[in-house]
Amino acid sequence: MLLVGGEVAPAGILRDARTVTAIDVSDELATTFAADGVVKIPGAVDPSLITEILAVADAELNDPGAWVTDTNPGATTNRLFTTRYLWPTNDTIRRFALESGVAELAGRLMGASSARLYFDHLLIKEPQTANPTPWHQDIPYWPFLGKQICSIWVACSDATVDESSLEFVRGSHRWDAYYAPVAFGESAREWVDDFDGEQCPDVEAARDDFDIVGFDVEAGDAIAFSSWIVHGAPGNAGSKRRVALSTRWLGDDSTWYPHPGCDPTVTDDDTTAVVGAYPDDDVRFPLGWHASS
Ligand SMILES: O=C(O)CCC(=O)C(=O)O
Repeated sequence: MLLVGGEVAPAGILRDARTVTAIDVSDELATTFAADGVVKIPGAVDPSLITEILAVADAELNDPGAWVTDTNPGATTNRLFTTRYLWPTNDTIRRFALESGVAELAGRLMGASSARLYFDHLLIKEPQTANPTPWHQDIPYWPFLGKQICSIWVACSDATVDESSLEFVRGSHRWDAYYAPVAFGESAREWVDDFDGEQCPDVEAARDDFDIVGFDVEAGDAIAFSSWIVHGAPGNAGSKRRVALSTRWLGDDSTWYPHPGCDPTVTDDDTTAVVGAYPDDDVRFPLGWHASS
């Protein structure tokens, strides 16, 4: 039995699929996740898998796929690059998402009986990247509603909050807010601008007004967070590339909700999911974990 949570979080949640054992997310960790909307799981990912993901990052930077944001193509500094929805075509990302244990971690933290994959998101900030990750909530970008929707963000390089790691407004997932998405780069502007709604507060301009919690991370650490929590990150003030892989998970209360201004990666035309219903589309949103499995 592998224990994850609080003081006892060990290395190696993620390992060879043939040796997967049960993950017991402690009550304490799940309680903190419910209250704060975010928890860090140190040493969550096996280093060999991190090495594989870094190789994927190199390949994607050299030959970007379809769903890319890139502020400075080809540059080795000052470049914010993200790509998503790699799992259908990339074996490493598919294994990471569906066989490593991240799905179970997401499901158990959310208190759900299952976790379906929405998409994977590889986020790269080259040294001296000026573009921050703007403060935002994830849920308004996505064609879903539901409280049991979260991300497992895995650091693939060391990162400090001062230089490039993530920060969160603790408890903001309970604000009952649904803020307009903000473009990470110009390529997203064409779709987020279709959203009509309240802007996210300018957390950066009034940091003292918010309960901000940030996490320094080492490669292999995971940060799990609610899709409703307000979060952001600086650019990259460091001298090394910062790489992270986020996977997005749908729990039991998720419903399909395509709307203006949401991510066009998967649309109504691409799925058998029915508006207002749980998205039991095994092709687009594969089941990563079920409590009975
Ligand atoms: O890695 C980052 O800078 C942003 C990550 C993020 O916002 C997310 O995974 O939702």
